[in-house]
Amino acid sequence: MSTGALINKLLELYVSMFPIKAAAVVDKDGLIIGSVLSPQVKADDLAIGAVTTLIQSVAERMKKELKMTSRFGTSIIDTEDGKVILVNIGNSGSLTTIAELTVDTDLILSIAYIVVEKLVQIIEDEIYDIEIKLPDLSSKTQKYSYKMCILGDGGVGKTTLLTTFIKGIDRFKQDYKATIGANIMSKDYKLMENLVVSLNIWDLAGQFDYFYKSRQLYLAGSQAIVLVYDATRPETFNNIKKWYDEVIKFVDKDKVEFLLIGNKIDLEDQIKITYEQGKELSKTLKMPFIQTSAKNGNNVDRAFGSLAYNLIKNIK
Ligand code: G3D
Ligand code: MG
Repeated sequence: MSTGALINKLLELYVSMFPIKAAAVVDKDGLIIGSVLSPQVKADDLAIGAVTTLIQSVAERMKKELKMTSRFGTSIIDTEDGKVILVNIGNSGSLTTIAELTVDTDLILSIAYIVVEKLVQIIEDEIYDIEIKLPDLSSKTQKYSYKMCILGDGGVGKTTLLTTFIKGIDRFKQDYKATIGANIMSKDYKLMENLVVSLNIWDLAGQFDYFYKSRQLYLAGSQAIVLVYDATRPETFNNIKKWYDEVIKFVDKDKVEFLLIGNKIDLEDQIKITYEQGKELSKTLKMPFIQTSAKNGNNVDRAFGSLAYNLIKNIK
């Protein structure tokens, strides 16, 4: 197969995977050495004109001014006719992708980099017997892992909240670390069909004094912190600030997702801390708030589910 035919075959496959309007390979002199339009664009004369013009103008710009610094340099430009995604092909030019404005850029890029690896082989290394194959995204589940710590006074219901949450398990492991005085569990939480958030949950076995000794190890690398009080015991509520102050000595509060939980709301006639008080504290500490009952399961899934969602939304 000739270089041009090989490049076009690769681009055909790439274009068929996403709502991509067109993909082209432009060499460092601004020459288009391969291009493929999607079937939808091909069926529409106006779209052909717009997309072709766009590719040519990108090629012109490449020739004149566009010097991306790194070998796999990337730039993304939103235009009227679509999103233009440029990825350097080594030192040989770039892969130009024109996609719908609404596409998931991260997902496209994950495949574009693989296309570029293959283009480097074809163009720079002159290897022609490469496999024209790309990962099948439809069957691939994306999984993101986070470390979560749960904190609060003894007896507020931390362990019970976790056991309730973890029931109906997809995957559940438990591991007691005596040196840190913590139980570590992991739970895969399915947010969407193809999206799993894997939570590695650290639950303090001892109380504050123990935590005080091992807190650095305990908190290191946490992306989520859950603070729990018992709505029937005001001292556990008053201590939330103390837990919070300890935590922010060791984690960057702007990079961590927090959640405040008021637990044991099933004990209706013993509640001393109202919803409004909990809400007020959560506003002061700038974190979401939810009331739960670990005993009857009320809101437990919602609490950890919203935390998983907040973790994932930052990466999109
Ligand atoms: P901790 O891990 O924060 O120390 P635990 O707390 O989970 O061990 O819970 C302490 C006690 O509170 C347990 O009672 C547990 O059953 C109870 N508890 C936890 N959550 C709730 C809740 O939402 N409602 C009620 N009514 N009780 C709860 P025991 O008696 O087993 O020590
Ligand atoms: Mg416990």
